Amino acid sequence: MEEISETLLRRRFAAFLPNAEFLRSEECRGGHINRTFFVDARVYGRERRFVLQSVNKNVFKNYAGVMENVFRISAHLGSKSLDVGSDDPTRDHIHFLRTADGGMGVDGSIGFWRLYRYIGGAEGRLRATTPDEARAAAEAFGRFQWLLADLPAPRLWETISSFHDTRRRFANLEKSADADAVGRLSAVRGDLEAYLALRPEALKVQEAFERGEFPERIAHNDAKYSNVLMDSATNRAVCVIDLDTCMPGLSLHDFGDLMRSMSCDRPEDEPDTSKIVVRRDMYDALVDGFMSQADNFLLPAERALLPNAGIAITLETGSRFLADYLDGDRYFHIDYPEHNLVRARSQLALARSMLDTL
Ligand code: GN1
Ligand code: MG
Repeated sequence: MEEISETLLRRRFAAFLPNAEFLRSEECRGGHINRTFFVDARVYGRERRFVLQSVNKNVFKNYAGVMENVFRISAHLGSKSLDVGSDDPTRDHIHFLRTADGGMGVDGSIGFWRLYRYIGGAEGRLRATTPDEARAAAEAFGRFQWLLADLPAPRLWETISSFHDTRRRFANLEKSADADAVGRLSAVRGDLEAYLALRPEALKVQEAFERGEFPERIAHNDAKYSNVLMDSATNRAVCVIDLDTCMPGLSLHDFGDLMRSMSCDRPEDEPDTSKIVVRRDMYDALVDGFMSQADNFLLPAERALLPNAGIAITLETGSRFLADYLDGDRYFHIDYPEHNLVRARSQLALARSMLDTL
């Protein structure tokens, strides 16, 4: 990954808070797309922590639309949080800052820089291991969808078009295999065939939507466990983060991502696929938590497809990892050469376990 100097971070930060004293910064690793830094600064005599983030302009070509979306979403959640008697409106949604000249961020050469307040006493965790954690996170995403169901017009920008178009993702995988840009196909032919054989399972949710069985809604579109901050003391969900792909989509896609990230307590890059087994207690907790909120708007046709949602999103995401591996690792950040392949294999194992168990 490209080095980002502290001098640059200082300059970007100063665009938002020119009178604050920049104390220190630290990179927050984990995201596959954007670059994120914690910045400690003294503001009006008090030490405060912020999150300074460079939005990947290569991935988010319409980054202006991303920013417009996230400002609108946060403002809506903020106004709702007072209505619904939130425990803490300073922590239950992201507070973005404007630049000193009133902009939504700073347009850099590779990224669009934005700043928001750090939420103290809470953390994004990599893995849920207990049903209580799974339930709390699923409830947070169900609630997120519910609170956004009455977002006033206009429709949010589709920040990445056809993002959860599973059919297109599979077609892209086939294109990457045909192109075989870096000569990796022969080594992964078995993986490719396994994915393509499961395509009918992956498409069930999309086909039901295309038949008109349920409507488009506002979805988070990256509803994984690490995208909800959990209170360090109480283990309760505090705030849903990573709003870049929050846009029109299917409710089921969020439930699918919840299943992908929490129905098994191994990470998405677990190399030992024999450890990837769906836990029924985790799945039941996810349904329980999500439905405690989504029961207010979900249609019977959507409910009936809850297990399929996990299969669809897990196969879709896995097909993206495999396609990226075939393309030469151009999209997702990787930590080692075979990382995308390991991810693709683990997702395949997870989808198979879902098919066997649910
Ligand atoms: C990417 O960057 P991150 O970790 O928030 C990806 C998601 C995948 C996820 C897999 C914009 O999310 O779609 O589900 O990796 N985001 C984008 O962990 O492609
Ligand atoms: Mg994301």
